[in-house]
Amino acid sequence: MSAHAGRRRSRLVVVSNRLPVALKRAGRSWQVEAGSGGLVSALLPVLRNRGGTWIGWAGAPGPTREFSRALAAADRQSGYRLAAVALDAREVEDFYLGFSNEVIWPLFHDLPSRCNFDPRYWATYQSVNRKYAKAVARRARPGDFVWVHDYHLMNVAAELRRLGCRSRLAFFLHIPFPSPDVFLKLPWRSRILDALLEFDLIGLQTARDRRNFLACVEALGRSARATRIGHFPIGIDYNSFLRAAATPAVEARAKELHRLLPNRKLVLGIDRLDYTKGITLRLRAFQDLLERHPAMRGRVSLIQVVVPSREEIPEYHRMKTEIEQLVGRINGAFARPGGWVPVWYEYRSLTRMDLLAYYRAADIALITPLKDGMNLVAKEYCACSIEEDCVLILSEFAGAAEQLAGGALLVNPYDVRGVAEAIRSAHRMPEAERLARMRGLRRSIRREDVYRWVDSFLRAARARSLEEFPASRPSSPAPADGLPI
Ligand code: GDG
Repeated sequence: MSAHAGRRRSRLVVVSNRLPVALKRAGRSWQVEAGSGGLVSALLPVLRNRGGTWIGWAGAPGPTREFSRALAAADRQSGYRLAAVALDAREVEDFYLGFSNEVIWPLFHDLPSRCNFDPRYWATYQSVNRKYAKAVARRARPGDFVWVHDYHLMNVAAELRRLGCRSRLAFFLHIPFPSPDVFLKLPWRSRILDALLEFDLIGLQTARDRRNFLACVEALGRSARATRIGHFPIGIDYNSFLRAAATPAVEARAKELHRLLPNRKLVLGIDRLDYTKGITLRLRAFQDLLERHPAMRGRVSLIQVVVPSREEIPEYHRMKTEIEQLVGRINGAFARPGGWVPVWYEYRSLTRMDLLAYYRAADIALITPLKDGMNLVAKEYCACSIEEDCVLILSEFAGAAEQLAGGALLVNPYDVRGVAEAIRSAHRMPEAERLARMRGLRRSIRREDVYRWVDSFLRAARARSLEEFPASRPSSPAPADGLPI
């Protein structure tokens, strides 16, 4: 494609709270390392083909001038433009830690009692969203397609329209959308809902989120006629996980784990430190299993990895202490000197290689969030389970449960005894059943990968009429549900 043709095409402008890069100080200058997550790899080909820009905060408070040179160098490498939005320390405090993570995050995960509805947070949320909108308006041309991501930026379309922007605007929410019972507690519920309805397309993770959203539209007496609302369950880069997990280095590391923890089944939990992930209830379930079923002692170990996150918030710090006390109590009660330890606990961020090795080594994945938009760990675990001889235990409140219900053992994370029994069932499951379930899971995760997700979202955004609306393969629930209402 010639550069000229490229200029005439509709470009993609991706907007997210953070830029998909890691910034590191190198003396007085900055070094930019390209991000490597599934979203980045899926959007990269689109950004390269159509040309485009990714707009977001660089991740450190301060003026963008400092890293503009580093970003420009990264542009040349990545094949698309990176544009940094500057946030000062107070904005980070009130917009990011405050409104995004003390209001929207707990509320949308059905935990209103954890919310801090501070009006100051809302004021900063609005002004920071305006800042992002201005950054978009400076770069987007009328024919461009602007794709805004996640709960930090729900006001961006409304701000852009106010600035006279005529580009097509779409939004994808990575976290759940709550039912009216919960959403209506938000003091700024109408303002947020009206702002969301300024987007041309809204993508949610699951059919339940979509139903909740529509119920809130109705409860607040609004109309969603001008907006398409669909559910587009996000996938992973399946093949890249599969390839990486199959390397000899990962295999050797997985074998080493079994050597270190021999003659038992390994149960794996990997979570960011967050109260939505259900880590303490999961530990209680494991404790309940060992208490009530002495035969399980010595035959199973839980590897629980907690990845440091939002440590600056006191609540998260308290949670970490509680987790560590519980681990101590379980190990204190059941460990055998010089032998079996029930819980192998790690508080650190794993290298990708270790993450893959843990996935490969685990006989059972225990993923029990109280609520989760999707949960990619569940999908990555299945993709890396090359031998297919393992079991996924999954919370029914993870978005992934809609897609994976057929193969996973679904549990209610609040039901400690039920989770304990699910571990026991997974432990006793006959090999043929394990293989059949995992094969089915992997097939579905491979088919609905992140490339397909980007594709179905972009096709939904392109469709101008009902007839044009993407008629993709029937296995995908998203497009059929994305019809304009
Ligand atoms: C939000 C929604 C939704 C984890 N530990 C390590 C590590 N990870 C990687 C995993 C996975 C990612 O982090 C976590 O993704 P999740 O989906 O589980 O959760 P959130 O971060 O809360 O993401 C969620 C998602 O958006 C996408 O829409 O599914 O519901 O909350 O990719 O592999 N990576 C490395 N070391 C670790 O220790 N390298």
